[in-house]
Amino acid sequence: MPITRPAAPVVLDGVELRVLHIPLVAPFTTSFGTETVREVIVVRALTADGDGWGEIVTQAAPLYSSEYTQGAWDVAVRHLIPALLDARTVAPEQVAEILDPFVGHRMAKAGLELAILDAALRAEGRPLGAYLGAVRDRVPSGVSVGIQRDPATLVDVVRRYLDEGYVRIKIKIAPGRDVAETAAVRDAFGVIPLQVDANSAYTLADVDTLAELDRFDLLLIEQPLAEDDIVDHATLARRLKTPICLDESIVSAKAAADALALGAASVVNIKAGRVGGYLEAVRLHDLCRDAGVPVWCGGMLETGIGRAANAALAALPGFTLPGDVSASHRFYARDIVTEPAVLEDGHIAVPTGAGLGVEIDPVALDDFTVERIELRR
Ligand code: SMG
Ligand code: MG
Repeated sequence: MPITRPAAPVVLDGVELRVLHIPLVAPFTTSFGTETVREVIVVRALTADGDGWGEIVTQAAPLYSSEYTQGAWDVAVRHLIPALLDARTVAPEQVAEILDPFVGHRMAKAGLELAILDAALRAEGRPLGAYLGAVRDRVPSGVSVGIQRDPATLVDVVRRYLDEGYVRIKIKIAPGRDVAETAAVRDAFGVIPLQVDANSAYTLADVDTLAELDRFDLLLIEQPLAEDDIVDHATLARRLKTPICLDESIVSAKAAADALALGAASVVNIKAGRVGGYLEAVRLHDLCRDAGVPVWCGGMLETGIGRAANAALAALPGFTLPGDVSASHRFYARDIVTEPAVLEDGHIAVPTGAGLGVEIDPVALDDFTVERIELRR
């Protein structure tokens, strides 16, 4: 359902941005590279009624998408934040409209919108889950496993996560690191819920290799082809038994409607950052639910801020597949919230406190900050 009760506007006095460098507990390797430190922008909305927090989920380099940290920082400082400060009194539902003249930069917009939404909901004492339309108090937790040294190492890593209780495994694949890896995990663990994510690493010329994955009964294959290869994804879908799920390609609810109309996907990964905010994510959820298309909540190695928001989003009724909403310690030894998300019986709890329902650890926040700016009216 659409948001039924809008939030009251906040008076925006200023916005603080910080670039954080947070070490990962282990390197995370995808088809586009290896990360050992998470670089992320934390947003603090300073309002007359108190602070709100958001997260801009870019990476240091434009490898997953065209957005990257310094680009997001620049557009936020020069264009997006001044537009919001000019508006002065801002309801969370107006943020997207105010920022709409600026083309693209959806992750930057999403982080700003979340901070204002958090401030508004905290002021009202309303949890984000209730606001978005959550119908569950906890969400099933899947884990995304990076490319490992070899299939045997991958099996060891997957075993550890299964032992912890994760209810769905996703493994990253890349050309030459696909069939043997998937076979090793299937052989070791039998009929576990398993899916693969290619992060755009293939082309239609690889159709035979991708069709080999059909024999593993995967839940889905995520984003095999490039972001704008919608027609090729539709062609590929006709050649594969494995359902295609789009991630990078789905930059808005409209993009999803188009992709679904063309038969390019039968499952959708919803990431608020990629589509420009949690409100657009709800619209995307509603559209897929009406179309009978299963969705799940993707992850961008979020800190405790985005992780809390993702848990709230993933509790909406159309999220019928486990998402990449994992425990904080899957990535971080130390998070920037006082109570990082934990795995309990294969699930992550939806926070119940006002707004995001998590509190920032100011010492951790300062310790990880490498760049800071505050813009005031
Ligand atoms: O947050 O658990 C997580 C990461 C999930 O694999 C994950 N995300 O394409 O779905 C994806 C990747 C993008 C990560 S690049 C920063
Ligand atoms: Mg993906």
